[in-house]
Amino acid sequence: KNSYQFPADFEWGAATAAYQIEGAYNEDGRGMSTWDTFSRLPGRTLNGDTGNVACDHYHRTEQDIALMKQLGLKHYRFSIAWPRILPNGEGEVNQAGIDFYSKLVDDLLAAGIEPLITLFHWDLPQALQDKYGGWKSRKVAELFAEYADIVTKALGDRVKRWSTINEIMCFTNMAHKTEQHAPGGKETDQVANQTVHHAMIGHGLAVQAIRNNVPDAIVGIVECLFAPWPLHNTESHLDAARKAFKDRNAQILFPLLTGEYDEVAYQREFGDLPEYSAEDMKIISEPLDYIGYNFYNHPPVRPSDKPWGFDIVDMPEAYPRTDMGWPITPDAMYWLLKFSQEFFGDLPIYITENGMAAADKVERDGTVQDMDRIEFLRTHLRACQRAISEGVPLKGYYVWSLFDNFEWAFGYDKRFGIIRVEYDTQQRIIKESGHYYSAVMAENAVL
Ligand code: GCO
Repeated sequence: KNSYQFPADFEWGAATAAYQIEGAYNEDGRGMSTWDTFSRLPGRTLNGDTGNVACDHYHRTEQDIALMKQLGLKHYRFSIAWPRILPNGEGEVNQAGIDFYSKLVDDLLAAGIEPLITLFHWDLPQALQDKYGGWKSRKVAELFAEYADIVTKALGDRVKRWSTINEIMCFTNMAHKTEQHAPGGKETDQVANQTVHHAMIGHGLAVQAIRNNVPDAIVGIVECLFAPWPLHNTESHLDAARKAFKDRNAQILFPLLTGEYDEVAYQREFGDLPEYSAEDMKIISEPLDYIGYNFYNHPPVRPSDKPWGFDIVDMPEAYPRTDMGWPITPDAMYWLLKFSQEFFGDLPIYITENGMAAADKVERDGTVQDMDRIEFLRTHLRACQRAISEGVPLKGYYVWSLFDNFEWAFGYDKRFGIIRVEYDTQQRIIKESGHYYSAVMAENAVL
């Protein structure tokens, strides 16, 4: 028996997001999103790339599902484009949008693949940006719940796995303060922090809508948290890492799961607190069935005499990194899983994204020999297996990503797929890592 065996009911999957793969940006009544607008602004994406065509998945779902089936995928996480369902973000529903996702769901189920739907993966209807200022307005949180209501009424008879929002940080702070993401802006801490708060309210209201429409739904949220790890596995370093975990996640993860802002840590790490009420905190912390973590990389910490008790350790220049320049830190994943259980008890955990960008190339024989990605997956899966063997409630793992795709500000330059996409022909090539992952899923073990 393989000593890296996973539990029999472990869920293996792969993930994508609408704007990153669909293309067909102006077809069948889709409205514009903030990402359509942002990617067209000069200098915002590498090479001026946009999601206009992306992987053209919108026109190729059947072929793409056949590929998933060939890999032996049993779970597939994808997102719905809000502007396909509601071109203006509110008001009139675009039936063609509903039909597209409804058929996608039917085809997935027919192929034996269980969908996990993300309702919002950053492509806010541009109309809501223009009319209300996007997430700066609480109104958009309410409209998000209405959209969640519409989608779950249409698909909830067949889809049981739901996630409200993907990575709140990326379309709030990183969009309103540091400008890496749409809509792009330089707001004060207070304003940016208010967008975070509104997104969390939108999440809570959407959870209520989903539960109303789908009584047997499995509902959660997907977060990219800060997952510090102890430089040495000793009590003092562990203690520092726990403090960093708590303080650095005081803005999103802890309020979501505990219903409270730690005001001291918040102010130190993120600046002015948003305006909020006790009622807000109840909505934000609606009980969940799972928490999804997107895991890429995190720095180690060590104890310090600073009042907050930890220092983040800088990685040396020559530390092994992915093509994004991100340090490869599989142990951080193990500690994230351990800390999650320590702080949030037996709340089930999914790794909803994990993977790496690599400088892949197509060999003369037409294959892609991405050994770096295989090693990345192997070491991260070992971290998962180790945590599970110690009793951590990790239930599933979704590799990011099924396909090379539009990597936001990095355009098509960075390739995360286990399937290569040749953008000029839209040809798909299963990479060596795709074959590896396929074997892992079949054997239910790290290989
Ligand atoms: C995210 C998003 C993905 C990214 C991935 C790689 O987690 O940031 O969900 O859309 O493509 O993380 O950067």
